[in-house]
Formats: sequence, C-alpha cells, structure tokens
Amino acid sequence: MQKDYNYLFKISIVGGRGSGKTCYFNRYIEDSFEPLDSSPSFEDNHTGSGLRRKTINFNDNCIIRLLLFDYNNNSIFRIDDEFYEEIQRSNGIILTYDICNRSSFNDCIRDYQIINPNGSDRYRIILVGTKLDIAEIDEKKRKVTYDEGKLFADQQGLEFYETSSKQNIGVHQSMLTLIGQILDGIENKYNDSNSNSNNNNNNNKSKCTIQ
Ligand SMILES: Nc1nc2c(ncn2[C@@H]2O[C@H](COP(=O)(O)OP(=O)(O)O)[C@@H](O)[C@H]2O)c(=O)[nH]1
Ligand SMILES: [Mg+2]
Repeated sequence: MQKDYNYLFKISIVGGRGSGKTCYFNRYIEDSFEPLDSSPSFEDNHTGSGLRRKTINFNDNCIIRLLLFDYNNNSIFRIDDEFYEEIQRSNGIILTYDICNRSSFNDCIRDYQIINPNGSDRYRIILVGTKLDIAEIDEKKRKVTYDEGKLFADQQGLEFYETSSKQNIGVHQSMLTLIGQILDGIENKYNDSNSNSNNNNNNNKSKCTIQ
C-alpha cells in the first residue's frame, strides 16, 4: 500500500489527573481550549483506545503522521501493566505537571523514574509544566517555580516548557521540539548505518523520501 507520510510517530502524554493533558492535546490538535471547570475526559469524547491523530508537514520537509495517546489516567505508578506496556511503545512522551499543584510535580518526578528506569533511550521525553496563564494572573497560585522545573529537566537532560493551553503558550513549540528530537534520533541511526555500510549509493537519499 502506498504511504502518504514519511514517518509514523506514537506520542503519549502522561501526568496526574487534572494536570492538563487533554487540554494540551486539544490545543495541539484542534487549536481549541474548552473553558470548563473540568474538561471532558478523552474517553468520554472518543470511543476506543484513547487515540487521536494529526498529520503534519514538519519544516516543509517531512510528512509525519502522529498517533497521540492520552490515557486519561492518574500518574503512571497507578496504571496497570497493559497501559504501561503501551506507553513504552511510544516514540515520544510528554511528561506533564500542573505548575499550580505541588503534588502533581511530585507525581511527575515519580512518573519519570518509572518511564525512564535506567536512562532508557527507547523514546524521547520532554517535561511540560501546564497552566502558566493562572500563575501569570496571580503569582501566589504558582506552587512550582520555573527554576524547580528547569533544574529537574536539566538534571535529567530533558527539554522543559511551561505552557498554557488556554492562552496558547508553548504547546506547539514543545510538540515541535519533541518531534524534532525523535527525527534527530532516526537521522543519527540512519547516518550510523550509512557510514557503516560499504554501499554509499544511499548517502544522498533524504531521510524524508516517501517510500
Ligand atoms: N487556566 C487553565 N486551565 C487549564 C489549562 N489546561 C487545563 N486546564 C484546566 O485544568 C483542568 C484539568 O485539565 P485536563 O486537560 O482535563 O487534565 P487531564 O486530567 O490531565 O486531562 C480542567 O478544568 C481544565 O479546564 C490551562 O492551560 N489553563
Ligand atoms: Mg484528560
């Protein structure tokens, strides 16, 4: 069957209940924000496995089909083995916490230990602190400082963003960073395999040639 994309990436979003996962994907996929007290859960709106799709043209160069999984669950340490295995099959993971909720940051650190047990390099991870708009309106509502998030991210070698799905801050940029990291990983493998090969015929072939 003819593929109309270069790559298919599975990206999962994780974090405690209420950390803003569904709103983050709503902003990314539909460029919308549902101003409800409690946003509708993913499974309420979409039957099936909790999967949404978006196809993008990355840097006007690469057509990428994204499979976006919002497990709509509590932190990973509370999910069952089946979900955990699903998450491990991701190319990228968005690890979220609510900057106005201290315990969600603690949960997020714990989640990180689970998804990245021994510095796993099977997927790329970015750290996202959500609901920046709330802290910008009233700094007293902020319970996790930018520096705390940044320090944790730096210690783990993760890119870090504070985002607002409501005000459309940082969501698209953080997704582009994650997708770029996944692509870089593929490019590095591609270059390695080319340099190890005696056959140089493929050296000029774009990694984004639709096959
Ligand atoms: N002000 C504000 N509220 C948000 C933002 N993101 C999510 N929320 C609210 O936080 C609550 C939980 O969000 P939701 O996406 O359902 O969290 P989830 O359980 O992680 O999927 C809902 O009431 C959302 O409306 C944001 O960027 N700004
Ligand atoms: Mg949700």
